Amino acid sequence: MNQSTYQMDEDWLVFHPSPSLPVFVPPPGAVDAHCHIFGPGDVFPYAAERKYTPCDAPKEKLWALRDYLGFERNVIVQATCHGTDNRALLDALKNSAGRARGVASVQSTVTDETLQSLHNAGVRGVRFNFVKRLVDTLPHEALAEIVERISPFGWHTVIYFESQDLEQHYDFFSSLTGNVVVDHMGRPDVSLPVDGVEFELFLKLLTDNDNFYSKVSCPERLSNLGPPEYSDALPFAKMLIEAFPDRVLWGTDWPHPNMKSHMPDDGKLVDIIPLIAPTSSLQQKLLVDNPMNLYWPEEIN
Ligand code: 0GY
Repeated sequence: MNQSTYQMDEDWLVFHPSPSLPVFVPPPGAVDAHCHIFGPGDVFPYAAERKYTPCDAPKEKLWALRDYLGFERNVIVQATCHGTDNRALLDALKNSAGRARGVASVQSTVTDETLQSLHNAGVRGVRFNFVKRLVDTLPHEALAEIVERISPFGWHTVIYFESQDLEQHYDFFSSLTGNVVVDHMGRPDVSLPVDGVEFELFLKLLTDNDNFYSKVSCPERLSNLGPPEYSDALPFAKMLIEAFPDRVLWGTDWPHPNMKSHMPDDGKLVDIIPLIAPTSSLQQKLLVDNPMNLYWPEEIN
């Protein structure tokens, strides 16, 4: 199949061609715990049910970015444009020399053989997406079934939702067994106060459920003030890191799907890390210890 079959969306913003070299040097063993691979579409076709058609963002570009930014490992999260077809993800994992782990998307009808082969390739979690512009979300019952199916593999669940939908799903989320990782701080409205009722509900979710982790990622998506500081989004990340230092993860979100206002400079995003995790001890937990616990526990001595 030809790449021209996959004309990217007209308003699609391509990832930054030459990010700046970050001033902040991540600690040895740092993990970029949220990034994606797209296609290439002529090898790994985008899903028929996709809500957007991205630019290709192949594994080689991700490895180059990892090295350039000073990271050692990646966690690649299955993006909705590939639906439940995890072939591009598996190809990347198998060609990562053990330096990438994955989060897949599966249907409740997935076989144990498929789960085992995903596990063998390095998948350690499944992602449930509740963002309506991205997917037609499965009913809670089907998702609960998937959680049961992955439990023998010791996988965790990654959930992606927007803050206004948290109340509706709160009891279901709290009922999830195993570890649960929330994408992008539950997408708070950062024009609201960090100590206001909206973010309070998210903090309660993490306080009441000690199996929950949060990615303190995506200031570029949440900020109304924009680059390079994204200063309105940082208090939310800082508060989570202070309150739950052992349950936070950080990721670039490369290649930044569906960014409409601008394309972030990945180097500048890395330079935000010391602003939200100001001590070397917090940085070590955020970038190394916490992601290693979830994705490479066998390497922890
Ligand atoms: C992200 C955010 C987005 C997209 C996806 O799987 C996806 O398509 O996650 C988004 O559009 O907010 O985490 O990459």
